[in-house]
Parts: sequence; structure tokens; C-alpha cells
Amino acid sequence: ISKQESKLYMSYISVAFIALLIGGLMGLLQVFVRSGKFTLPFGIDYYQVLTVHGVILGLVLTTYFIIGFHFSLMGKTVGISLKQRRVAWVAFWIMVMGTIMTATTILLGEASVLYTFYAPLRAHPAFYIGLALVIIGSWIAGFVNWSQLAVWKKAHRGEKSPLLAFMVTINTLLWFIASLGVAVAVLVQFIPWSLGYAETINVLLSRTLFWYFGHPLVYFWLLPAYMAWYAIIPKIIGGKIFSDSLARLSFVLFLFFSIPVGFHHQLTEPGIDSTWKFIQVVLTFMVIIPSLMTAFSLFATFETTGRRKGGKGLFGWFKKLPWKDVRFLAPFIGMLAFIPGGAGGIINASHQMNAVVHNTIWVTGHFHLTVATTVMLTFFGISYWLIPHLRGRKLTPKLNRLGIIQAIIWTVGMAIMSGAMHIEGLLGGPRRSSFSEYGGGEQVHAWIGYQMAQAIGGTILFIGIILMVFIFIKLTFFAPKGEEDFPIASEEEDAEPTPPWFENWKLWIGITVVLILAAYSVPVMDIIQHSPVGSAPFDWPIGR
Ligand code: HAS
Repeated sequence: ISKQESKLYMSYISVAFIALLIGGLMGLLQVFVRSGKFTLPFGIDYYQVLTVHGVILGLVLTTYFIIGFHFSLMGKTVGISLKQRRVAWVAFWIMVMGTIMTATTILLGEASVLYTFYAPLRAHPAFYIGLALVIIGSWIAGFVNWSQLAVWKKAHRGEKSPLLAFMVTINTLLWFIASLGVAVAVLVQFIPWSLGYAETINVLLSRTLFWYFGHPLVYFWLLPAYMAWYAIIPKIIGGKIFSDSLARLSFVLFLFFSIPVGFHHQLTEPGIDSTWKFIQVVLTFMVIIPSLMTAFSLFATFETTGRRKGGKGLFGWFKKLPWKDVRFLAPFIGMLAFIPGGAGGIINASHQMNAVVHNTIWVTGHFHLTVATTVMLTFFGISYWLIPHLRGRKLTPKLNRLGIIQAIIWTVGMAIMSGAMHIEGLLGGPRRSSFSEYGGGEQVHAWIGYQMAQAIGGTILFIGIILMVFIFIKLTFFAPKGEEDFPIASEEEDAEPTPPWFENWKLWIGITVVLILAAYSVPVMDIIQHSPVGSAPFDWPIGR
């Protein structure tokens, strides 16, 4: 890998690790406050800290890491030209500018609107302008990825695109189509409203546009982890990809079904007709299918590889997996966490059960299993080979051991914290609230113990973050010079050949657009034209 490429990819990834440290510290403060034993100094507001935590980890860390990873995969599989690299730098600096603007407004206490930032909470205009810049930068990065694939295809007419390049293209398409919703909300609603040009804002529309983006956002986080699970982990364990076409199909299904499902975040929202909620819940159950396909494919890869290595009997293959290799172990724990994490998602999506868990800290427990464990442990697993590869260094046995300790600390901390969140949520404990005794209600006593447990779990997790940042610094600057593999697996010999119609991008985009229009046109027209019965005020005045 050239020095210039390495510098570009490492810049994106480094921002992600800086974000991990800052966002993690905010998380620590939150669990302390919620334990009731600690108050924030210097008059810092709980919601300011919560906004930094959500924005920095949910939006900044993820987006930068993913774009850095996307570029690394594209560079490796289809190549990058000098011009493309220059544009990728432009994207980076636009994103950094936007991030600094947004972060400054939050730190000045002018944007305590949480990472979901929908109305009626209102932030300083610079917060929204900064967000718009981050989105624009990320689009430019996506356009570069598409042009990388286009150049490759021109030179390889009739050939199927490399699996990882195909996957990156799907994820950037998903991101582009989804973030159009939030871009419209920011440009048409929030910027004029926060500048005082528009006196009112349609609250329900802003929430609907946010969730149109907010749900596919979680798959934008998940799919890079799936890229590693499908195409990289098999190589690390000494195996092969179970089926190239199954992997492609699951990604195409994510493109179809991850967007027209935002209403499952708004099931308790008055003002959206239940027919449309029903339709989007059905589509939500469709988006579970590609994850079940992924689980099936991974089990197949693990079992086939373990048996090939001499594993006998029903479970002998299990012992043959490389448990002492952190590049495998960390993502594997992420996969395990996704079994309860995914089951929790299915509970959330089931309309009646959603009424029990919505706005409770159960939901926070759910996304700490999914994004903060499944996705994060996979990103850590990727970092253990990608960073030394980019920096021309080696993952030493000592760093590998430290990585294993990190993964175990993360697992223990998250099991305690997320477990306590799930149980407290079922007992009615609210999410997004600072410590309160709620007027001494009886139920509140049941919550306190779990909030203490969250503080303990959160502290353990923070130790895990410090250790991860330490490993990152070691891998980037101090590990011994050498060559670390970029592990990409090949397909099983007896797999069915991938049909050429997988490259029919027009068809995939067409079906995605039709599904979105079918799920959203009528309810959005309804929201815009006449505030439906029970909806949040149509015209929320400034300063209310
Ligand atoms: Fe979710 C809320 C439904 C997946 C993240 N979710 C959230 C929020 C976040 C989030 C951040 O329907 C909070 C938003 C907010 O601030 O309000 N979620 C789902 C469903 C899925 C799902 C149906 N969520 C995710 C993923 C996330 C994520 C992934 C991040 C990365 N979620 C919801 C709903 C809400 C929600 C409602 C709103 C709740 C409310 O009321 O506010 C599905 O995609 C899950 C499908 C997954 C599976 C699991 C497959 C398992 C696999 C692992 C296999 C393991 C192996 C290991 C192979 C069916 C692939 C091998 C093992 C051996 C032993 C060998």
C-alpha cells in the first residue's frame, strides 16, 4: 500500500478513535449521574453530555470509521487514482469542518438536542449547518467509491465486481438514499427555523424525516461489520466464503428493506395512521431475513472450516476455531451479542410489545448490544489487522493478548450495563433522563439498583475504551515494522457461480425507490397537508 493511500485511510480512522475517547468519557459521566451518587460540576447540563455522547459515538465515530474502512476495501479490491484520492481528501476536510462546527455548538451548550435532534428541540444554526457539511462530505466520499468501481468495471468488462467492492457500493447507496431525508429536514426545516426565517416548524414531519434516515443509519453501521463477517473472517479462520451470491443477495435485501421502515420508531406517535405503521412493521420483519441469512452463512463457514481442520463429532469443529486470535475473537463476541440484540430488535418492532418498551431504557440496552457491541467489537477486530497493514507494522503476540483482554473487558462491562438496562426498562425505567426520584414513586425504588449496576458496567467499559485507545496508539506508532496481511477470503469451490444479474444496479435502485414511495408517500402527504388528529402541533412557534 502506498504512503499516500495509507495517510488518507488512517486520517478517517484516527478521527474515529479520538471520538471513541471523548464519547466514552461522556458515557461514563452519564452512568454516574444516573446512579444518583454524582452531580455534574460547573453547571454542565445532563442533556449537553448526552448530546455529545450520542453525536460523537453514534454519528462521528461510526461515519469516519466506516468511510475509512470503505476506502481501504475499495483501494485494495479495485484501486484508487490520484484524482479520486484528492477528492477523498476534500470530502475529509468538509466533514472535519462540519464536525468542528457541530461540536462547538454542543460544547457551548447551544445544541443540547440529542443525536436525534428532531423538533421541537432547537439548536444554534451552526449545529445544523455543521451536520449538513458532514453529510455533504460523506456523499462526496461515496461518489468517489462509485467512481472507483466504475473505473474498474470499464477495465474488466463482463466480469463480476469484487464482493467487497459490491458491498461498499450497496452501503454507500443506502447511506445516500437515507441521508436525503435528513438533508431535506436540515435544509428546508431546521436551518430556516433556527435562523428565525421560518416562524414555525412541522414537528411530526421533522420526526418522520429523521426516522426515514435514522433506521437505515443503523444498517449503515451494521453492513461494514457484515462485510468483515462474510469476506474477511473466513480468511482469518483459514476457511472460505460459504457463498458469494448469498452474501450479495443479503446486501441487496438490506438496500430494499432498511429504508421504508422508519415508522417502527414512531409506533406510539399519534398522527400516523395505523395502516401505515402496520405496513412498515411488515417491511421491518422483511429486513430481519438478510440477518438470518448471515447467521446461517456464518455457521456454515465455521462448521465447514472446523471440520476441514479435523473437528470430529457434532461439535468438534467448534474447538478448531482460532480462539486465541483477537482478529477472530472480538468479532465473534460481536456475533454472539447480536443474537440477543437482534431478538430485542424483533421485540421492539412488534407493535404491542413496543408499547411496553418504547422510551424505556430497554431501548438503550438494545442499541448498546447492537451498535456498541456487535458493530464496535467487529470494528475493533478490523482495526487489529487494518491499522498495522496501513502503517507497515505488525500485530505482535503481546498486542494480540491485550486485544483479547480488551474484548473480555468489553463483554463483561456491556453484559452488566446492557443487561441492567434491559431489566430496568421492563420495570418501566425511562431512557434519556437524568437521576430523579420522580416524587418518590414506589416503582422508582426498583430502578435504583439497576442504575448502580449500569454505573459499574459503564466504568468497566470505560477501562475497555482506555485500553483500546492505548492499543490504537501502539498499533499506529510503536508496533514493530513489518507486513500485516489484508485478509480477503475466496469462495468455496463447490459454491454456485454468482449470476450476472447481481450487477443490475438500476433494478436494485428502482425497487428501493418503489418500496420507499409505497411506504411513505401517502402518510407524508398527510402530514404536510393537514396535521392529522393527535399529531404534534403542526406549527410549533419559536421559543415555546
Ligand atoms: Fe434496532 C431502536 C428494531 C437491529 C440500533 N435500534 C434502535 C435504536 C438504535 C438501534 C440505535 O422496531 C434507538 C434509536 C433511538 O435513539 O430511539 N433493530 C430493530 C430490528 C433489528 C434491529 C427489528 N438496531 C439494530 C441494529 C442496530 C440497531 C443492527 C445497530 C447497529 N430498533 C428496532 C426498533 C426500535 C429500535 C423497533 C425502536 C424502539 C423504540 O420504541 O424506540 C433487526 O435488524 C435485528 C435482526 C437481527 C437478527 C440477529 C441475527 C444474528 C446474527 C448473529 C449470528 C451469530 C453467529 C455466531 C453466527 C435476527 C447475524 C455463531 C455462534 C456460535 C455459537 C458458533
